[in-house]
Amino acid sequence: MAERDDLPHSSGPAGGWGSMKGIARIFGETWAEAGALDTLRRQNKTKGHMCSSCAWPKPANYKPFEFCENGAKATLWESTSARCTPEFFAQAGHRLTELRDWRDHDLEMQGRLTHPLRYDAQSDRYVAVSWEEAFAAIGDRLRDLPTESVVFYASGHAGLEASYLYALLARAYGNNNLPQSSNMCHETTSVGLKKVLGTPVGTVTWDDLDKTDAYFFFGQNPGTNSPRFLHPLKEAKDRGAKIVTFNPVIEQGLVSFVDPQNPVDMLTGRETKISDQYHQLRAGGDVAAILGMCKVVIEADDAARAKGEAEVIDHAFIAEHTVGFDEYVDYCRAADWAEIERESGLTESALRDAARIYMQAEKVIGVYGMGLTQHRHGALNLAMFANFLLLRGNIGREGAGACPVRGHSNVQGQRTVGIAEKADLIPMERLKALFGFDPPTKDGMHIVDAVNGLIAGEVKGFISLGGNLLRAVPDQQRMEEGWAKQDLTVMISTKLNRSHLFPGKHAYILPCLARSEIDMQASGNQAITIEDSFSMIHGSLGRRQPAADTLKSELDIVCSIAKAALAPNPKLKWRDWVGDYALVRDLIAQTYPDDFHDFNARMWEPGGFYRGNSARERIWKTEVGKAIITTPERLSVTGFEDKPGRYRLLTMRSNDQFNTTIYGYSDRFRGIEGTRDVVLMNPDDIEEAGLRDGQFVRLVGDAEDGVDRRLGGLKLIAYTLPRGTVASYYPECNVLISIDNHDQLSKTPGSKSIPVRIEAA
Ligand SMILES: Nc1nc2c(c(=O)[nH]1)N[C@H]1C(S)=C(S)[C@@H](COP(=O)(O)OP(=O)(O)OC[C@H]3O[C@@H](n4cnc5c(=O)[nH]c(N)nc54)[C@H](O)[C@@H]3O)O[C@H]1N2
Ligand SMILES: Nc1nc2c(c(=O)[nH]1)N[C@H]1C(S)=C(S)[C@@H](COP(=O)(O)OP(=O)(O)OC[C@H]3O[C@@H](n4cnc5c(=O)[nH]c(N)nc54)[C@H](O)[C@@H]3O)O[C@H]1N2
Ligand SMILES: [Mo]
Repeated sequence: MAERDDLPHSSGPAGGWGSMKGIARIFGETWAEAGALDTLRRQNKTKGHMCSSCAWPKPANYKPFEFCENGAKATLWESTSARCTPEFFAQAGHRLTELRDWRDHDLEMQGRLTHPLRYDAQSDRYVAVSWEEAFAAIGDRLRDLPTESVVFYASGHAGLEASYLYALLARAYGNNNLPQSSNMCHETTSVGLKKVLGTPVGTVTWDDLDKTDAYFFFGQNPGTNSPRFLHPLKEAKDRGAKIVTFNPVIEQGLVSFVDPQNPVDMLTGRETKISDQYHQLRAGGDVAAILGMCKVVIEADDAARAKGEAEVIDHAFIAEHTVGFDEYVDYCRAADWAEIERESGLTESALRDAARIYMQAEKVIGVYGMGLTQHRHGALNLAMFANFLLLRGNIGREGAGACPVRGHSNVQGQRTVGIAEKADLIPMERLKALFGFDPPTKDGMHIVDAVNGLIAGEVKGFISLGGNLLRAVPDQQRMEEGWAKQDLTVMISTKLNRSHLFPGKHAYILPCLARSEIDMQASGNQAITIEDSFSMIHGSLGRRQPAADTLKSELDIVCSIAKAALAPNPKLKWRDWVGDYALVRDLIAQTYPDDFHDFNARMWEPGGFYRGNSARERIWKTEVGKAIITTPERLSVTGFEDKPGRYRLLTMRSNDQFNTTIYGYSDRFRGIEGTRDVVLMNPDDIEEAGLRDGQFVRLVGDAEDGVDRRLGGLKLIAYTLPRGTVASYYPECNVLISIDNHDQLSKTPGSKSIPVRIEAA
């Protein structure tokens, strides 16, 4: 258990005045428009707009200010008074090849994009174009390109209505090339959790949080990435629940918290200690750590039953609901502690302590994030996570369950309404009946396929509904070369980013409204809907004046592209749908009646309406009809051998970023200020490598595939990390990751265990 005072680099609790200062700084720097604070007040409330940051639930019993540092920053960022107009691109030094030297932060700080833009190759600049001209040209190009060579990417922002129509556009165009940001994120959950529990999403609901006895956190960082989670965690601690964390990095939000919504706590600085135990395991060491805990549970169960005492394992549940138990138990009994300790980086005694809390808790919630999903064998991590919960029947009971914490605010919902590259996930027959065309039945491209297709020159057209794919994917350098060779790139965006700077032969930026803004159409201001991490569907209504009167909504842009590119079909009523989004919700309800019946009537239910979850009802939609207990075939999920001079690099998010959007250079929870160009490393490792704290180093990819990958100019910082694990920031490190280093089941890139060497620079 690490104590706060031992931590050389963490500075004060999560929440508290620090979070207020963080928000105030962004407010100042973005010169957010008058009215932005008013917008914040309506955030996440019924008939307000839903935060465009993360996918954390928006409960019905909201607090007076139901937003967090993360959400406030995201809203202020889109409410900036700065505008990135066509004049920006005309200025000296702003040719695209010149802008490629700019930092991500400086690109987005230019403010909201205002006009549709076309790339002019001769001047190497974007120039203004009318909407009509842009759509007509995009339609022409799409009609000319081979159908299978075009990709329709989505980042998890756009609402259910625009997303449903976007997927319809791709299928009416003729392919299922619908990769999404979750391909780099929770695809491991969509595929791996589904394989063992039969559900592609989490099983807990908001009410479960109030009832659990213990949380086990594996590789999820609530303080930075889902700060509103800190409130239920504090409440859990106040009523005596326990929290156990497994994370190579000490994350302040999992150490202590001051509730910014509690005046007494704020004035007295009263902190709540969050984790009862904090286990700094090696990156990629979770399988071994969970194995160790399961071994202890099995041992305790054997002993209890031998003495005729109450069993520790829920044998009735195991017998009725699972397969694979006996083989797993034999495996755990035979497992060697020395190997478990070596692979996890934790001691037997630490794992026994953790297992004790697990066994004492009647109801356990397991929480996880990218620390489990982004590895070469990430799906194995999830299988072990499921084993752990299943042993004591912690799925399908009140106060217990699996809680994957999702990323973008509507990332889960976009999948629910059809943005999926796998054809068998889609009710194609219903689409055919509704719209009178034959939807494609061949699987489309996953992000990994799309990147490989770009590198190989096979992808010729790319439409991006939000996001910054070029900066978010592995093998960035190779990807940039492939991206620019395309015939057509279309970016539907709110802010300028690196993906705009490598235009295809025909390239367009189409600027869209943000979620907090008024979306006026023929039938009035349009609401949209989103789905959160807990499968709750919420309505969202923007009320702020749009950043420019030249902007169009995402839904309008999708429909306009469709109209320009596709042959007329009286059942594809793109223009009518733009006029009234309720019509689109009716289509969603007809396509997915179980989840979305009476959609328009239910969308304003306070706290959202629940889509339901089969595993929660102990209905197991797996291949065998039961939950699957998995015997692991390996203990390390990295997919590479350890050897001298090779380290496991984990890429991390700072407290001052949302993915590739860099708000600033203050990662205050980790005590890193003014720069992101750093590598964190254990002090003994630094000494052994003959390096010194504070010197500049270079990271070199060690994938042994013949590709040279390197990133220099990084300051080495001695940090409390396990030996052999080093950490540095995403997205800067993406040049170091091979696109082939991905989860074997779901193809999620392995961004949390990358083989690297370190050289003095
Ligand atoms: N402020 C902010 N909020 C965000 C985002 C953002 O960038 N900024 N991004 C959004 C998105 S898209 C997503 S997907 C989520 C991501 O949110 P998280 O899932 O929290 O993702 P990360 O911060 O990348 O990594 C989570 C944690 O995993 C730990 N970790 C790394 N390797 C391992 C390992 O091998 N084992 C274990 N047990 N832990 C490990 C890291 O130290 C880190 O604390 O957040 C969303 N919310
Ligand atoms: N090494 C490493 N790589 C990673 C990760 C990691 O942990 N490590 N994490 C992965 C994860 S979890 C994810 S989800 C991906 C993220 O990948 P993406 O989703 O592609 O990237 P974002 O940074 O979220 O996209 C930011 C851009 O979205 C646009 N945008 C913002 N708001 C809106 C809006 O409302 N509408 C529209 N149309 N556009 C908008 C803006 O132009 C902004 O520049 O990155 C992945 N890459
Ligand atoms: Mo994500």
